[in-house]
This record gives sequence, structure tokens and C-alpha cells, in this order.
Amino acid sequence: MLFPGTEVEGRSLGSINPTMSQLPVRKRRPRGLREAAPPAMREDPPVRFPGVVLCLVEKRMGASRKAFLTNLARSKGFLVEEPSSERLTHVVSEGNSGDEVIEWLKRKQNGCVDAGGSNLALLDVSWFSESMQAGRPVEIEPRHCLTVTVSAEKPQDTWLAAAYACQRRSPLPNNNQLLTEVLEDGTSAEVETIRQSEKYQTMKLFTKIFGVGAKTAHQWYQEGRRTLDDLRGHPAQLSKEQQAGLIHYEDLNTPVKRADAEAIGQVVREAVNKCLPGASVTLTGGFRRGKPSGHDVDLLITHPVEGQEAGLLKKVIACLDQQGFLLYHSVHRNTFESLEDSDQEPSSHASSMDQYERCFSIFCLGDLLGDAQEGAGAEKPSRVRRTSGASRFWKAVRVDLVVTPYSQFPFALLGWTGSRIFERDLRRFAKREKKMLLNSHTLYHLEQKTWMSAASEKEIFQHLGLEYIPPEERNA
Ligand code: DGT
Ligand code: MG
Repeated sequence: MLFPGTEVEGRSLGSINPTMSQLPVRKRRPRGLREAAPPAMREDPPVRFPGVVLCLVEKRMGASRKAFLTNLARSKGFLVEEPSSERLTHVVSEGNSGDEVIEWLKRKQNGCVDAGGSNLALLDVSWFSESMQAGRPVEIEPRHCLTVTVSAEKPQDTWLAAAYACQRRSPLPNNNQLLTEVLEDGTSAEVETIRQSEKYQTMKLFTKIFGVGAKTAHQWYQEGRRTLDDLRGHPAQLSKEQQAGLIHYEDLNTPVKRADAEAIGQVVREAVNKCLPGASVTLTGGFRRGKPSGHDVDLLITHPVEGQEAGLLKKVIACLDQQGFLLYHSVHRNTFESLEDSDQEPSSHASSMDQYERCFSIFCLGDLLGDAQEGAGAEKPSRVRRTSGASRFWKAVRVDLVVTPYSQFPFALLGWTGSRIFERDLRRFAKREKKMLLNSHTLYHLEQKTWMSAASEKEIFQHLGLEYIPPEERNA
């Protein structure tokens, strides 16, 4: 969940690691000097993975980046050869579709490529990036594979899975489970060293505080802070969110169970209906995808008569607060301007964050026997009571309340259901394959310059030409 004050890294999971994207700036040497350096003088490190022969697709990657990545791979013991090599096993490309890579290879190999029959893996650069980080060729997963659609050459092998998470079904119990167990139990000396490092441990401790992102955690680390007590000693330097996050650190880092989420959903539903009869409250996020637990509770609020939802959040918060449910809350007003009305085109760099009116809160949830309201109302915990270690019958739970106008509800529902990888791929698919911009408010066709309304999630999938995938199968 992204909180106010949380830095957004803006780096997708599949993106190349920053050290690789920062190409070294080199001055060109005079031609004579370049030619004078005999290639035989350069010794490549020993080959560590003789069964893996890489080829980097220069198209869209560019010659200098390709050269940089080639050197990086060789320095880690990978074999990298030209596209004409008959030994290739892994073709790595950046920003090309599977069909484009096949075409490119065909040109380089004088038309002799048989992607369907060969064991050549056509891979996104994310596989390369992860392999470089791991220092070995990582297992190829469907998300790494480029899709080839040219029918005559359509591969029979299952290794060519859909390139985008939104094109495939990802239920919670997935086929990779055995593998991911293996992966979690397996060890890498390099990874272990990092995990054990003081910096990693401190960053992990701090980023688990509500309202703290990697940037702030790093800054605190640089300032020499290492423990939560180091932070508690200087409360004035913390934002209100961070202070609340510290107070409820333990609870907020304990998974929220489905029963808790549903109990909170019911409490909010009652408050909402008291303030505006007919309004609905929908549990989204991981719980809508069928997860048994999560780190927070995501609730969407709307009303079938557009406009009725205005001013609702304030009343609902007052109602919940009066009943003693809120340990902390901060409200963010709706900053979404209806571009449809203003005739402006949305920015293609639009953030995936949405701009709905919302409340980031920490709920005080009583025990699950149904006396949440009474318990919390009667004995709203004070900080003294909390820190004194007195036995208690309540716990703190992170809850997001998001209010959406009815016409935008399907987009909000799709956007807030997740998973994050599924959402990222939906947006990427919309933009790259359909020339459309998708966010949690709207869908916009960039070429036709039209806004596409939708009355349900299914209609959004239809607009995108995608098979509908139900929430339980969006666990990419
Ligand atoms: P969890 O809570 O650990 O079970 O995991 P999720 O999947 O519920 O993730 P969460 O709660 O961080 O976010 C739910 C979904 O909502 C996720 O796909 C990303 C999306 N989301 C989170 N924050 C924002 C936001 O500020 N704007 C938009 N558009 N989407 C968001
Ligand atoms: Mg969630």
C-alpha cells in the first residue's frame, strides 16, 4: 500500500536493475587507439554456465547498452554470442514483442529461425536482470517469456507463456508453488550476505513503519539510527503517520485475517448506510482475490446516484470516530479532474496512483466475538495503556477507505483489486498493445482520442480485447 509520505520507487519488478541502466559515460577514444588495442589482450572470465548461450537483441536496446550488458554478463561467467551463432539458447530483448524478436533473428540468421521447433527461449530483459542479480541463470518463468503469435511458427512448448500477467490466470495455489518453495529455501551466498547486513536489516525494520518509504528509511540509516527506540527518542522529527506507525508497529506488522477484514467491512457498511442510505461498501485488495490474510483492509465506497457520494467520507469518519473505532486517520481530498469534460488528453506518464477522496486510517478492532464496537468505544486505548503492556482485547488494523463516483467505480474496483503485478501488466498491455491509457479512473484510447466508459470490470476487459479474469485468478 502506498501511503502519504511513502516514496514511490517507480521501478517495475521487471525493470532492469539501476546499476545496469546507468550506462557508463565514456569518451570515445580516437579510432587509431581503438584499433591498436588487440582483442587478444582482453581475457574474459571463465565460463560458468556452458549450457546457457545468450544473445542480446540490439533492436530498441541500442548498441552501447547492449555492449554494456554483454560485458556485465561475461564478467559473471555467461556466454554471450552473436545472433548468427547456432549455439544460442536464450535470446534476451528489451521492448520488443516475441514476433519482433523472431523477425529480427530471421534477418540475422538469413531466415533459418524455427522458434516453434527449437529450444530457443525468447526472454524479456527482466530475466537477464534477475539472473545478473542472482549471479546465475534464474529459472525461466512465464512472466519472462515473450509471446509469439505468428501462427506458422507458434511454439508447441509451454515455455512460451503469455507475456502479460493480465493475459493469464494466476490462482492462489499456482503451478509454480513447488518451484517457489525451492526458491525460498534455496540459498545464495551473495543474497545471504546482503540479508545479514546491518543496512538491510535496518531498512527492513524502518520500511515496515506505516508512512515510511525507502528514501526516509535510508536517510535515517545514514543519520546513524538503527532501532525503533532511536526513532521514538525524537518524535518531533516524525510525521503524524509515522508516529502512529511506531505506536502500533507490532499490530500493523501482524497479518490481518479475513474475519477481521469482514468485521471492519461490516462496521464501515453500517456507518456508511447511516450517513447515506443506498451507498455500498466493497472489500477489495488481496481479500477480494481470495487471500486468507493481508497487510491491510481496502474498502471502496460508492453510491448509484452519481454526486451523492460527495461529502460522505467526512460524515462516515465522524461516525466511526465517535464510536471509538479510529486510532488514526488522515483524509485526502479528490484531486481527479474530469479530463473528459475539459477536453484534455491525459498524460501518458500518468501515475498509477489514483486521486480519489480517501482516508488512510488505523482502526481499533475489538475481539472477533462481535463486541468490537462496544470494546473499542468503551475503552479506546490510550498510548499509555498501549505501551504499559496491559492485557488488551483490541488490535490496530490498517484500513483504507476510498470514495468513488459511480461511473468510475469499475475502474477503481479493477485498480484496487490488484495484484500489483497484475495491475502493472494491465496498464502496460493497454498502452503497448492497444494504445490505451488505463488507470483507476478511466480508459482512454490514445489514437481515437476517446474515453471508454464501462459499467463493470468485464466491460473493461472487453475494451482491452482480453479474456475476463476473475479476481481470484489475478494473483500474479
Ligand atoms: P495485502 O494488503 O498485503 O493483502 O496486498 P494487496 O494486494 O491488498 O495490496 P495493497 O493493499 O497494497 O493494494 C491493493 C491494490 O490496490 C494493489 O493492487 C495496488 C492498488 N493500490 C494500492 N494503493 C493504490 C493507490 O494509491 N492507487 C491505486 N490506483 N491503486 C492502489
Ligand atoms: Mg490490501
